[in-house]
Amino acid sequence: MGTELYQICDQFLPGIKVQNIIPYGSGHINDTFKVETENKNYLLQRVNHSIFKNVEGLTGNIIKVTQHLKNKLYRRYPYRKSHKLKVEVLTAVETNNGDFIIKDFAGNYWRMFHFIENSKSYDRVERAELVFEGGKAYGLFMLMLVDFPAEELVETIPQFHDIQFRLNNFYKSFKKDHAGRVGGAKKEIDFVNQRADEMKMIHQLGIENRIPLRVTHNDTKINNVLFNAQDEGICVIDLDTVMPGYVHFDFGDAIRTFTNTADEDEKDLSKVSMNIEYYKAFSTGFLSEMKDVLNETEKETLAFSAKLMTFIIGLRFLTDYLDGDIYYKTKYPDHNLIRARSQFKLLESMEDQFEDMVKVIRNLT
Ligand code: ADP
Ligand code: GN1
Ligand code: MG
Repeated sequence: MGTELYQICDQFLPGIKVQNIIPYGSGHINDTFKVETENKNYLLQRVNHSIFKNVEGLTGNIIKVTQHLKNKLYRRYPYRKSHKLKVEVLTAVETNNGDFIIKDFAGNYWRMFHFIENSKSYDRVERAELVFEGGKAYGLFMLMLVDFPAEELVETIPQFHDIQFRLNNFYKSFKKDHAGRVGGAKKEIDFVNQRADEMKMIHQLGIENRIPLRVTHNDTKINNVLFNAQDEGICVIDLDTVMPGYVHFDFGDAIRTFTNTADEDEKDLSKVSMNIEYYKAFSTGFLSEMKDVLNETEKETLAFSAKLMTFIIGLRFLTDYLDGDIYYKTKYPDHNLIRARSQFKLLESMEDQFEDMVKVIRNLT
């Protein structure tokens, strides 16, 4: 792998001497490396093409979306100035052939971005100010894409947040019991069955045209936004799943990770809960950008989206556990079950605080 990585870098950076290539980040899907050269650093990624079937289409999405974001931020400078965020846009490196993606002999796909210096991502936060900044960064990201022509985007993972699709996959995996794990996950399976119907609400509102499809990020977890040294949210990254979706997908997934008092895979469930102060902080940041754009139904159901996305991600971890760990990177045999359990505990904490969550959004909109 070592020499191969240097050869890949050479195609993106011909004539530039690469000093170091270091594994980087804690994502569950792609393989990420920091590439150090004398003058500049880069971020090299192997795109997981068993998950993303159309890597060319996905790359096209990223180029179009980042170009749109740059047009807004840099050409319409007053717009940028009106926000105190020192926003950056993810920038892909072009090869000599004008491509933004390379396929190697083994069939792997590689891409490179400019490394955003002096930035950091968090898997968990300790301060409400930072959560507010994350909310503002994701809100601004969605706001800047309100006029992006969604029909130009390839659906990189079809039905990604479609609850019925996720439930059907779960029922199939349960029936097959391919890894012989159903017996050990009875409590979690019951948990899903008790809530399955309630979770179809957003999907139903979409069918009834009461909420619009927007261009959404769809993976707004806490470590997909970069912060600067002052802990200001400066760049939304991980754009693989940018495609049409509902505001609920982005708001909900962000609440799932920004407000959790523990890690996504915490084993000690007594540590897992939703921090309502962080919920308030994220909502304040997000709605400071998006409030005037959302319709009444979107606003009324925004709090619910936190429960929906925590349910969906927990359900996907559980399904992958039943399938024998074929989707997410795992570190130990029951890692996916632990993740599911932890997500379901977080969802219970949201259920306990749901009235307050609704009030927060009402007060802000
Ligand atoms: P994954 O899909 O595996 O989550 P990401 O694109 O989110 O991969 O990248 C993994 C980590 O690498 C991020 O959480 C972040 O810490 C870091 N990262 C990603 N892009 C950049 C960049 N352009 N500059 C600096 N750090 C980055
Ligand atoms: C994956 O790539 P990463 O780690 O940002 C997953 C998300 C899940 C998340 C759970 C393409 O995100 O949907 O919410 O793990 N991405 C994909 O942590 O499936
Ligand atoms: Mg990521």
